Amino acid sequence: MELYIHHAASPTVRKVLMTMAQLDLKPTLRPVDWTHGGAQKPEYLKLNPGGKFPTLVDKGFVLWESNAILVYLAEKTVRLMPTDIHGRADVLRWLFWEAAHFGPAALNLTNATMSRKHFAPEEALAQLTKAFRHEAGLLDDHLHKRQFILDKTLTIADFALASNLIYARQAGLPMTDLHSLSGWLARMSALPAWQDTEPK
Ligand SMILES: N[C@@H](CCC(=O)N[C@@H](CS)C(=O)NCC(=O)O)C(=O)O
Repeated sequence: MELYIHHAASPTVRKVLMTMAQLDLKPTLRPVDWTHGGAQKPEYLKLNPGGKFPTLVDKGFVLWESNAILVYLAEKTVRLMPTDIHGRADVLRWLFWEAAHFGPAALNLTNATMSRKHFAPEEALAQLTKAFRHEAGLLDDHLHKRQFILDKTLTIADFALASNLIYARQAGLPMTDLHSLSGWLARMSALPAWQDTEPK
């Protein structure tokens, strides 16, 4: 399998790298020179018309959107995702929620705090903090007395959600009082799949 990436430090790229590591899949990495417009070159746009990362190519089958890639990998290996209808729906629910709600809330606040380019005035920062606290509170409640998102079983939903918190400490995301969420993040970041994909 080939994985087109621009930067191993990107949350969506890391999401797929961590999942592949957990599945013992070793993709051939195809770095694209993003800073010099590589993502907008016709040959990359042919693979990913949005010019985003990552993109997976598996024997000619091209797939973009990180959560679709996660589902594909889980179904291909029959791991990290239940096969019963309710278990599958449960995982899909968290993947959609991650893409629509948790991911944007966590990454918008992370970008606003960490990057000067995304520097946000105090009022905007307060809004972003409120939005993050809302979504993070929901996740914290869900994780109460659960080990992982589906409780005892680690699934792709855990990797999808946790990838948004890879800079939680550096960005000072307000979540130290959310004990269930913090405990789950500590469990996730102790996994070899997390540690081994840490950007150098
Ligand atoms: N919904 C997409 C988001 C992809 C995305 O926005 N990737 C970012 C990296 S975090 C990217 O490609 N940024 C480079 C750019 O927009 O030029 C997914 O989950 O794959």
